[in-house]
Amino acid sequence: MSTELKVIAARLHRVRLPLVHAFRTSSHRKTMLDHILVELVDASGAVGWGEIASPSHPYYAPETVETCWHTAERYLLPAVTGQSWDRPEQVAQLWAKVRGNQFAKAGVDVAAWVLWSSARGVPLAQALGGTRSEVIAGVSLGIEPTIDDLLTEVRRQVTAGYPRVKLKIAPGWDVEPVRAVRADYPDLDLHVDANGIYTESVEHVTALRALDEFELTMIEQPFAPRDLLAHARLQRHLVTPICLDESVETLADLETAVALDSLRVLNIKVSRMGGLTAARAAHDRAQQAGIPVWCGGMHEFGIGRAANVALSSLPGFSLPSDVSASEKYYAQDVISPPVIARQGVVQVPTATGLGHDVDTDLIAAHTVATVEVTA
Ligand code: OSB
Ligand code: MG
Repeated sequence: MSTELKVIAARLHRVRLPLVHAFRTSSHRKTMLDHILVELVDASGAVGWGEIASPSHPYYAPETVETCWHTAERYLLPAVTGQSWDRPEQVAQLWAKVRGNQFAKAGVDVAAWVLWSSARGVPLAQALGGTRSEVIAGVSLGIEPTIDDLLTEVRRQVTAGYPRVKLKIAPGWDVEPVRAVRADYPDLDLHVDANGIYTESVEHVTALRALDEFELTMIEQPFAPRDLLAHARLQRHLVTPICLDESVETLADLETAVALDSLRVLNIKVSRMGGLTAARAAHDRAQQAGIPVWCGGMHEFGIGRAANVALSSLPGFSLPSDVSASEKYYAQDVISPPVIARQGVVQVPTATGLGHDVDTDLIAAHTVATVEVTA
């Protein structure tokens, strides 16, 4: 048996799914998502699927669905097709010249990991070195029209069994909603995520420091991604740990943030780090630095969601991850069975590869564009 894999054809599928519940962050509101599914086909006919989970607007990261499509079609897939490799860690080397574009890279990297683990007959989690058989899921709640709406959402999720709730905050929607949720749930594992919208103005810093009294598990990404010093300055005045998300796109970013004491917790996203290989390396480095990590999400369809579950099975993922059940977002998912959470616990699949069947009929029914690149 040859130990090498060789991708002879690669396809992109732009797939549109409606969201069950509109989601609003500090920057925008959405009701449906277009993600790009990546399909890599090996010379033996084996297939690996990945997902490019970029938002449509460049408000979380610089990429959009269109830039991801362009980068994947023009640079990443041509770099991968026709090349032989024996470990998925080698695939990112094939596009080493391409800077940034982490979401586009992540989708292709995941497809390579899934292809490799199914060809080798091992579950993706095991291929990565995962040690957990189940992972704890938290939910992320958007900005709601009113505090009452937010309390209804929190009640729905806590009743569903999720043990951790994260609230999106923005100036004007911070201390009061957090106070209201805390009053109803004094012991809930609660944290907030600002998606980088605050500045170091007196009003903003006053609001952020006021959050310290609510015993939040963390305050995620209060300031702009590149402003590591602002995070370090705020952390000196807070007991609540600061968690970084958008600030950490590379291992070098993490190294700098650790050196500056800009974070006490790390959100690791497969998409933001450019794939599973890089995400795992960030996990390893954070573990060495004594920084607890959890796996963040980008409202992934089932393929990206299953990759997040596999990553979350690594030993350092000690905090609940944003790997809530498919049904929280989508009435129908692209995998079968969908990702299921029972009392906030998701089982790590033991089947090979992705561990779920990919529903190609459902994908075809929701596809708005496709392209193929061949060797
Ligand atoms: O900051 O974690 C974020 C969604 C879009 C953009 C940014 C973020 C999010 C989420 C998604 O919070 C959480 C999830 O996928 O469950
Ligand atoms: Mg975040």
